[in-house]
Amino acid sequence: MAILPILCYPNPRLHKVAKPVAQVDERIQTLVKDMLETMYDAQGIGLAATQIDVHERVIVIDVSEKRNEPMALINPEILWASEGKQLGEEGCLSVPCIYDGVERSIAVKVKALDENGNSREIDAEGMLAICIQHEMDHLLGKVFVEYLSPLKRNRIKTKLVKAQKQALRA
Ligand code: GNR
Ligand code: NI
Repeated sequence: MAILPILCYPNPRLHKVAKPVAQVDERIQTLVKDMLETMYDAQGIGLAATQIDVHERVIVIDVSEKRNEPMALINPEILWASEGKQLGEEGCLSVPCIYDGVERSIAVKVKALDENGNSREIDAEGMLAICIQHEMDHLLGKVFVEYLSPLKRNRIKTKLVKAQKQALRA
């Protein structure tokens, strides 16, 4: 098991498009375990492989209160998304200390493989629906700040570049 470093916005590698997983083998199972360990360590509710600089379609999620319901979604596909949208406050482990509103479908139906290569369908709403959409955006190279105005996005960029330079000097 390993805790992996998480890429920080505006790292251009966050904008790479992930490739489908050809086979759910031991390598992918190890990746899923390491991603879960990294997500729990960072106290996130989800993590996309893109965020640890692996550009394959793998997501882990745990939206449970007790943090004991890990879930892996491999090659996820949205089968249906509700017309109805809701505005929710989002954050991202790749955009530390920044929170802002993003509009997402209230409910989604998703098909994906689990860590054993079994296909499953998930009817998601609430935080799970938001998290799935947020993570699937990462796999397409999209970070939530791209839904904000260019003005806000540029302020966030400047702030994070400064913070990262500061962290290097410390
Ligand atoms: O931990 C996370 N919390 C969160 C809160 C609101 C909307 C989305 C998220 S996902 C985020 C973890 C993360 O960055 N996943 O990519
Ligand atoms: Ni994120």
